[in-house]
Amino acid sequence: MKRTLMLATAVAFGTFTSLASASGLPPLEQKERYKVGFSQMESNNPWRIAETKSFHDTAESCGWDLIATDAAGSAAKQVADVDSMIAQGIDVLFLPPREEKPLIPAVKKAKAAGIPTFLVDRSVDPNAAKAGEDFVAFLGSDFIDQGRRVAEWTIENFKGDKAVIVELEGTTGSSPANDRKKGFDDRILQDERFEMVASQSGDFARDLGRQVMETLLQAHPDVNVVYAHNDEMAIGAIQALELAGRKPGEDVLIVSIDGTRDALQAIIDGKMGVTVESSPFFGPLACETMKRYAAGETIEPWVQVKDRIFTPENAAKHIDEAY
Ligand code: GZL
Repeated sequence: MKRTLMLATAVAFGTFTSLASASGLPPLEQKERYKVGFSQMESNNPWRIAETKSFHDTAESCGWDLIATDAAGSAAKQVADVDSMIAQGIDVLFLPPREEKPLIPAVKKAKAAGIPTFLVDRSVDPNAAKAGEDFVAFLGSDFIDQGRRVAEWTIENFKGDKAVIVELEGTTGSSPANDRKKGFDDRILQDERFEMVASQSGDFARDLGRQVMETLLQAHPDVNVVYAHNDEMAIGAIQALELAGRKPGEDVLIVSIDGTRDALQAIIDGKMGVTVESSPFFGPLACETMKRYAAGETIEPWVQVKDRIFTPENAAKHIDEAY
């Protein structure tokens, strides 16, 4: 009752401006059903598939009529998919931008169409688009901290005097690849035992990760640490190393990020050392944040997801919840 009275009073004095419009962001009214756009970038690994499922699993309970698209690995197609959703008159957009720059016009176009956008799991170049102005907020992990935590674990657990590191990077131009590289490299190179001899993208994909590892192994047969920006490329690297007669977990240390089932199994099998969690289950958080926004709350620019770390000490305990 109080809110209605306040609203009536404010409208009467013409001073009513919803928090949303005060910040310049498109408002979102509270209602039973929402037409929601979820623009997935690709479905090339278990992480992506788990994320998409999380949105579908959340839709009914959150009152979403969900329009979900898949850009099959093309940022240009993801832009077109967002255009199409805008034309269909969605109420709200959930967008994991494949790369930091190409999706910025789409974010701005959604705002111009009066559609509030929440970036999930990846973000855009902060110099070109801002949370609280161009989009409501970024929902996701601290990728720099993920990389740093992998480096900390590696420094503590690498037993040799000299580490020769090969780094398998995620999708070129994506925020997780940029930040996981920064977080790991800045920390690991503070320990003089570690030398980075090669760093190349495997596009977050298992098979490309395997192919890149095969090539880098030819050039650097003395590699004894592999840092992969995600578990799929780490598993691919393990395949390449075993094909070459190496023994992952014995003569080469594999460290990674995500927390997939295959990675936890590789840790249990002694082939992988560590994986820092990067949860794909964004559906519930997206629903909660959207409802907070519709209720008139000011959303923090970064709705940060906290990540666990999976090691030989706890992998078996968590594998049943993995994807
Ligand atoms: C992280 C996400 C990354 C995962 C990869 O939020 O963007 O993309 O770490 C996925 O497995 O492809």
